[in-house]
Amino acid sequence: MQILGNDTKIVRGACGHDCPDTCSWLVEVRDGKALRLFGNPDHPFTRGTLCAKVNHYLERVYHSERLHYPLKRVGPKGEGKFVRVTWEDALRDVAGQWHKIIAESGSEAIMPYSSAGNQGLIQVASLDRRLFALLGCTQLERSICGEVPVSGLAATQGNGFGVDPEELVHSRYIILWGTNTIVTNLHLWPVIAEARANGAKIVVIDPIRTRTAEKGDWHIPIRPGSDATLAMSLMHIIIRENWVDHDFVERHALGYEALCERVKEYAPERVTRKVGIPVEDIEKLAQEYATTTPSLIRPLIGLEHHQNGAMMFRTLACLPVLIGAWKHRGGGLSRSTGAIQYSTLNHRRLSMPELQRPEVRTLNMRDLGQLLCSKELTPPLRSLCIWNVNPVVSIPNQAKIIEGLKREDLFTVVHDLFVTETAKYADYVFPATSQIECMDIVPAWGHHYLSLNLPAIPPVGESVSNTEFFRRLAKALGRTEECLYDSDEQLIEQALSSGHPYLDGISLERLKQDGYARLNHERDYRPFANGNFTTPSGKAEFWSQDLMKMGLDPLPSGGEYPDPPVDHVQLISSKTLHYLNSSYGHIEHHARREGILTIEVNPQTAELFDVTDKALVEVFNERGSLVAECRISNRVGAGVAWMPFGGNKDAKGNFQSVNQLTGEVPTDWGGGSGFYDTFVKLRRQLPT
Ligand SMILES: Nc1nc2c(c(=O)[nH]1)N[C@H]1C(S)=C(S)[C@@H](COP(=O)(O)OP(=O)(O)OC[C@H]3O[C@@H](n4cnc5c(=O)[nH]c(N)nc54)[C@H](O)[C@@H]3O)O[C@H]1N2
Ligand SMILES: Nc1nc2c(c(=O)[nH]1)N[C@H]1C(S)=C(S)[C@@H](COP(=O)(O)OP(=O)(O)OC[C@H]3O[C@@H](n4cnc5c(=O)[nH]c(N)nc54)[C@H](O)[C@@H]3O)O[C@H]1N2
Ligand code: SF4
Ligand SMILES: [Mo]
Repeated sequence: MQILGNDTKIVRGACGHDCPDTCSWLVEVRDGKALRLFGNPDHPFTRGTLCAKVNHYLERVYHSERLHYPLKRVGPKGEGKFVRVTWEDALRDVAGQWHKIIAESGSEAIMPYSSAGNQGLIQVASLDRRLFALLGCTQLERSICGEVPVSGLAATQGNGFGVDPEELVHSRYIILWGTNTIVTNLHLWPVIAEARANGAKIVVIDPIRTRTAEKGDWHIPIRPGSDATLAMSLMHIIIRENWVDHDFVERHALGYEALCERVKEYAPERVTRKVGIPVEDIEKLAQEYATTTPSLIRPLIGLEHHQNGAMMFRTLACLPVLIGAWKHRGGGLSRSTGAIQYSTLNHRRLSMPELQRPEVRTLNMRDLGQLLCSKELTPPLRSLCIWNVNPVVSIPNQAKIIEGLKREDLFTVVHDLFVTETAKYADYVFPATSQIECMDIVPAWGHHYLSLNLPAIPPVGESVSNTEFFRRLAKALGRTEECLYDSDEQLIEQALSSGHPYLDGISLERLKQDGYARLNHERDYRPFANGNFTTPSGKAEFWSQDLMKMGLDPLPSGGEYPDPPVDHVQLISSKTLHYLNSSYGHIEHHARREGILTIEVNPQTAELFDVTDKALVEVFNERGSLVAECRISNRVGAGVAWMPFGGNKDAKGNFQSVNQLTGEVPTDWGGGSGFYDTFVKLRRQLPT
């Protein structure tokens, strides 16, 4: 903290949103009020800038709809009618209801439901995990984001490690593969720009001509879901042309002969229609990728939202092995740094998985709607505790989720900053603090800096942080275990207690002073330059034993993905510039910039459905229907449509989510959700 004149101080913190960048920020505070929040110019990666969302963070903190007190529902579920209640009364009632449910149906009838709405380490998973484990509640498989890529990469590499994003300055050929860097991972762009100034070519593989694709050197509009097929074809060419690094493959890879056999099926002439890319372009991509050193593949999340998501990552990870790209500084594959950050910090100490009873069931968050409506589930779900996630907006099959949340015999508790679309169905809504009101240690999945977030102002109203919420719940439930009452500082000390060499010299004291520290992670880090793959064979596995044991294809392949049914288009619903997932849609500044709900199609699709530019169209399938303004452009290819994911209002001013149209499509492995394997039709909406 720095004291300025006029009783003004500057407090160091970091953004806790679910975003790879974990920006370092400074908050100017006077008399307990935040006057300014701005990027910390010292931070080597985020360099003093925030983003289109968080540049206006104080509007979120001081928003008139911000929750100040606990609320109890008085109207029908979904109507959003609540009255103010005291913390004491509300907690007493919650504890009473839970004791009753546990006595009647067993503790598995209660399910915690959370994600990474706040991804700071102690606010995302600490006291909550301990409490629900001790209660014996149903465990949640939290696999909506990030599990699929890691389990896909692990099949080939043994883990999700990769090139440090800062090392991309050394790359000379960068493929941004299914990631919209300028929108979702803004602070990586200056690194890419530097690589380009050093001579790198930037290739963007994306079915949509995104802002990133526009800024790159070569946009390859691929057919959605077909990336692993393309990667197989690139390997076909690399093997055919003998661009293989035989020495690397012989020493560090398993199953090369089987791979050679498999890629025979993927000659460019055979896949060109499937991937929607001309043969010459596939040939050119293979040649440039394999013969430019160092070359690097950068995927992030986009690819995982397909039913063959894990196979896509597994197959992509074979490419740098085949050409030995890992040997070179800036070569290989760079995805999330989360795998390294989480293995460095002692997050097991925080979440204490040893408290979990092994016999307790685990349910996947993707299936929420089905689970709530299931007649077979024993015991049925009778209560949900929801925080850090807004499932009515973010989870597939919205209609089923709403049907479930409307159940009169379901007791729902929500902890959030606002009465979200989900909170409208709650029996109790508890107010949560914003990031500038709570303390945390914030890891990053887009770089190797670790930040400390200090509270800059006191909690707004009666809001509490997640950790405090769970302390209060534990107390109301009469729990006496000490581990449920650790303070935030104790939790942070526990997180830093791994003894990992990357944390040497990084103490809470140092973080309080500096705000952030770079992990002692090697600058020139080449995780697999000398092998060191952590698969069962210790080699990069073109042929995977683990996949075979799971009953899956042991070899890389294009994976299984659906063809659009006749007269349908495939709907991609990816992230937007002014929203952060489900958040910011109700904040005027952001809503104005995003505008009303749109669907973007190309002229061919418009003709197919007889729809016109700027007209309202109904977008529908067997699950739902939305009215959106049609945009006709060449940003999207034939057979593809794009809609924003987040919180856009329709022309009537109603808040809508594209997840009315998505279904619970499981990924091949990794437990994820094929959000983008959604098919819709359009029809003209007649003016009413
Ligand atoms: N502004 C902003 N930033 C964010 C977020 C946000 O909501 N807004 N959300 C944050 C979160 S939670 C995440 S997970 C990250 C996600 O970061 P990214 O992975 O970069 O983002 P996505 O929008 O999920 O998808 C990226 C791209 O994948 C493309 N895509 C879809 N299907 C395919 C396919 O089959 N093949 C190929 N090659 N490309 C495909 C989409 O068109 C999209 O442009 O962003 C984070 N950052
Ligand atoms: N169609 C479609 N659906 C998608 C995606 C897509 O690309 N397309 N992307 C998927 C992905 S990758 C993700 S990660 C999910 C994201 O989906 P969500 O996790 O639902 O999205 P967020 O808006 O990041 O955060 C959820 C809630 O957490 C609350 N919150 C923030 N901080 C705190 C806090 O400190 N305490 C408490 N109690 N609450 C807090 C916010 O106010 C918000 O209501 O959506 C998934 N859904
Ligand atoms: S949302 Fe992402 S880019 Fe924006 S301030 Fe937070 S960490 Fe930085
Ligand atoms: Mo995500």
